[in-house]
Amino acid sequence: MTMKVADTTLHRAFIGLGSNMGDRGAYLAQALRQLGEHPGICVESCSRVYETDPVGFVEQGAFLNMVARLATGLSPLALLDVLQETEARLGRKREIRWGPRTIDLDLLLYDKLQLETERLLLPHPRMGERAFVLVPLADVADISPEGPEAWLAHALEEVEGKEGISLWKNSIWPPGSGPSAN
Ligand code: A4P
Ligand code: MG
Repeated sequence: MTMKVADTTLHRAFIGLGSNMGDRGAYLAQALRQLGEHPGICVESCSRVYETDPVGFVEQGAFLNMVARLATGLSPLALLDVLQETEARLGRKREIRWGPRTIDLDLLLYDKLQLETERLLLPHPRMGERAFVLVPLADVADISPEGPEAWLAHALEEVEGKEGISLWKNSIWPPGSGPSAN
């Protein structure tokens, strides 16, 4: 794959995508296409797509959730800016916290960085207790014992709510591709 950003500046980031309004699969695919078009972002790998029962505010439609692994030259805050601009372009309105949304893009992990600022918390503070994040993350992370996401194997075993998650599609992006999980 051709890298758009110099290797020396590359960081490894995982993005959680969620949608539960309108054509959910199309929103996920559009978000991935827009992220991939950014000069500082390379979408390396996408998880399968899962249909998931709503968590938190439960009086809303089922979500589609997936995770993408990125290589990026952007700083964490610059990447968050791109995620929020992409949400805005795809019609995201912030009406109810944890409520229905065309697209939600969360920065889950950025290298091994721990960060606590007003705008950005890393790792994403709720990811460890959310099956709708951990299940797709395991499709694109390296959970081997010496791998950077080795912790995920245990977290997956322990997490509650896996019964609310079912496979929806093997792949939605790039269009026409087979499963890109590894
Ligand atoms: N923020 C801080 N850290 C981060 C980070 N690591 N990534 C700040 C992204 N944003 C981060 O987010 C609120 C604020 O969090 C932002 O201003 C940002 O500066 P938001 O996206 O505006 O609002 P939200 O998504 O409604 O809130 P939040 O807290 O992100 O919600 P969650 O935790 O994402 O939960 N059930 C299922 N099955 N599937 C889902 O995808 N999603 C939610 C939303 C609830 N239930 C769900 C799902
Ligand atoms: Mg969010």
